[in-house]
Amino acid sequence: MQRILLCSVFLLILVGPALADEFLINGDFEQPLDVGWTDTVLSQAGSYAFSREDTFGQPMPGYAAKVYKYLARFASLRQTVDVTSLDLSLSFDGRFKIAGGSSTCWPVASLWIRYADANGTELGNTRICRSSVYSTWTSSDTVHIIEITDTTGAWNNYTVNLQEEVSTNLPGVKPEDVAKVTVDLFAYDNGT
Ligand SMILES: [Ca+2]
Repeated sequence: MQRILLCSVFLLILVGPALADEFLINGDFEQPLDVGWTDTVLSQAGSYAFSREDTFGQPMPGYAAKVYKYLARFASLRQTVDVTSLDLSLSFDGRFKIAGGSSTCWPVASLWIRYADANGTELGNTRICRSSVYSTWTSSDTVHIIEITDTTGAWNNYTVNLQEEVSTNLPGVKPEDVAKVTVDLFAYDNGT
């Protein structure tokens, strides 16, 4: 059984109240991925890939980034920015694809927003997910799972207001403690 997970992002912006305040470097992926982005892999089985292409099927011209992991455990492409408040909107054009899955080997294609304090200690996260039905990830005071409604693998635009997200859905995270925000394209599979 194949277990494929794929998160692709075409344009990812994190902006403050003034639209000119763009926090992310190379959020449109028009430059190589090592500009602004860090890749991390935990591979216990199967393959992984980080790629950048024009356009991975996105209807607008331009480059997009793709993170792929087959079998355990994850491939992650992330960027951390310092923030002075959570009055920020994260907006991106993304597609999330998975294939296969079982109770012992389940994939999730996801984009995480990680919230950390000034020391870099993670306080909680929001996970926008296309999950296998077998996924055991659950929401808690410090984790909010947002399951996307479009399961066709199509490109869609997603927007999250961080202040509203944290104050409404993450009661274990104090908005005033958040000093760093990480955007993480996270391709995960728990099985080998
Ligand atoms: Ca782009």
